[in-house]
Amino acid sequence: MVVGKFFSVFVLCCVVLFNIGVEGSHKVYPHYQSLKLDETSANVKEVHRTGFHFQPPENWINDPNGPMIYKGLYHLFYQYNPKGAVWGNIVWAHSVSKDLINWEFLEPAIWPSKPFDINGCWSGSVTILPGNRPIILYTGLDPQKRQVQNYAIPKNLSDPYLREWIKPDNNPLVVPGEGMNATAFRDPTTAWRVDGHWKMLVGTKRKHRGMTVLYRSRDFMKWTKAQHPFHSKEHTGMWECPDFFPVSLHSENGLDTSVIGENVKHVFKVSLDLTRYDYYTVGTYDKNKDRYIPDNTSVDGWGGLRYDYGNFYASKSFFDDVKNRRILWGWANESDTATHDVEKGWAGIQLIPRTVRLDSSRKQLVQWPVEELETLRWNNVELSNQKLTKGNKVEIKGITAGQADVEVTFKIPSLEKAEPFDPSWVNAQELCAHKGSHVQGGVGPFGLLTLASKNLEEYTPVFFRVFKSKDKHVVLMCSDATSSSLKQGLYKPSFAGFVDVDLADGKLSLRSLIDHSVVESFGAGGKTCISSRVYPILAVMKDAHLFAFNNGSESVTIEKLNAWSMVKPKQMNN
Ligand code: DQQ
Repeated sequence: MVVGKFFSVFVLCCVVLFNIGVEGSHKVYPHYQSLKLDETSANVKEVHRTGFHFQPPENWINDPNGPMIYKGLYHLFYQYNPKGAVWGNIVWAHSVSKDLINWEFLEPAIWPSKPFDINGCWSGSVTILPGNRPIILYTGLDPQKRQVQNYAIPKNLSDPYLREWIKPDNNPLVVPGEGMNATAFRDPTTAWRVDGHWKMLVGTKRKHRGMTVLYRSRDFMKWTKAQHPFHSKEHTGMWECPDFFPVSLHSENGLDTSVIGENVKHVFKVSLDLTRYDYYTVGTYDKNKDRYIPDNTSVDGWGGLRYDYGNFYASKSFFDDVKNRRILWGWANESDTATHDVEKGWAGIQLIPRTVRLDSSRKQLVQWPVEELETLRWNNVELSNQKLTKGNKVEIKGITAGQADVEVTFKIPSLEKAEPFDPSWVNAQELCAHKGSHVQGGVGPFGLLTLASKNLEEYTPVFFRVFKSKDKHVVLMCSDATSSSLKQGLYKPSFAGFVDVDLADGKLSLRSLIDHSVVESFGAGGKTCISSRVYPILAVMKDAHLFAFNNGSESVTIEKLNAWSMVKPKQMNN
């Protein structure tokens, strides 16, 4: 606990003082604001461009905004700089898709044009009003740079593409009230409806206390602030992009945002500006007091559960009423925006949309890439009952290892040799930094070496290590960028999370989506997820390799491994 606290303070200092590994998304780089792909030097590095992740052809993107399904089309809006590969000039870019895989790039839905958003159209959400009428709530920056909450509606509801949006003149709907911090008041949620009242949340802070305030409305136009914060937590700083939704206790299906009742729990997520990670708790929504009470099954704050223990921020979920699932989108920034990456002419990707549901333990969520992704798999390589003794490494040949989908189940015959777990090891990332894939263990490290060069000068290992604590086993999952690139000066974190999994059957599964500069991994069926951005210089294109490995003294067996090359979607915003 003490170590945890110390670590939090340490991270806070590093983040604030040195901005280590954290990109201040609101920083402006004037020089690059109008930099275009063809104006850049010889440094355009197409080798790091993703094959099947969501990207526009060029320029900067950040937060996914208000995804939705409307008349059979998925709509993704996102923060986008039409003029360059760094944050700035932000508009709501707009793409549509029939399958969440192929995307058509449309004109931006909204951009600064009226006094209530003349200095910026920042993040927000979509709510579907009765009669299937979508409405956008978003944060505008007014002439005084105050953050205010606005709305926009489609011009023509019979157009499934919803190409044009109107920003009526009765905006803004909500302005920061007396005593509120007008420069920290943003990112309205999807609204939900209880007993004839709409409710929505806006992220803010009071001094260092992060919080969300709730607003109520009967008609969606006149909003009244609730007296008490919906939820808050001391020392957590600004709460960006809050998300709040119900999850079913008894079914794997997703739920409409307004569902309340005995058979649901609620999930509350915030994007903590100070750490740039998305944290969530599972809890209860008190609809009478309009308050959220997290269950005490996990930490509420910095040491808490994350959607993803790697590069994943400002996420947003929506209910897909066609397939009855809740889909989560997250943004992965480049690791090194200010220097290396602007030269590419693009920055930022959206991670693969994931279905999200409550785990049977009811303590956490489980995420899995949407099933549509599997349509991109082509040649399949399979391996079964392959024993990996200490130091073994098996190459998975026959696929495009730089653009691949890999699913593997490891079988651990015995946990006897598991290393002792020191209870002071509360920080998974620190632990992974000390006990990397090359550090021999008892049970593990074992897993995959992704984006590896032939002779392993470069590799991004995704692996497990099992420890034995007093009364249970502790499973650590790492996605370690330390050796990912020979290029100097990159941010190469040892991202890691613990996996709350029962090892009674001796099995641990891992799925990794490998896509040139991103490795997106799902441990134990999606209980722990980690996304890394990496920039190899040798392990690129046909020179990227994939291996399975074991560096533990206990042998493990690959019970089954399936790997596929991934084809590119036919259309990716081009
Ligand atoms: N990005 C948006 C803000 C939000 C932040 C601006 C999160 O609305 O708080 O681009 O990345």
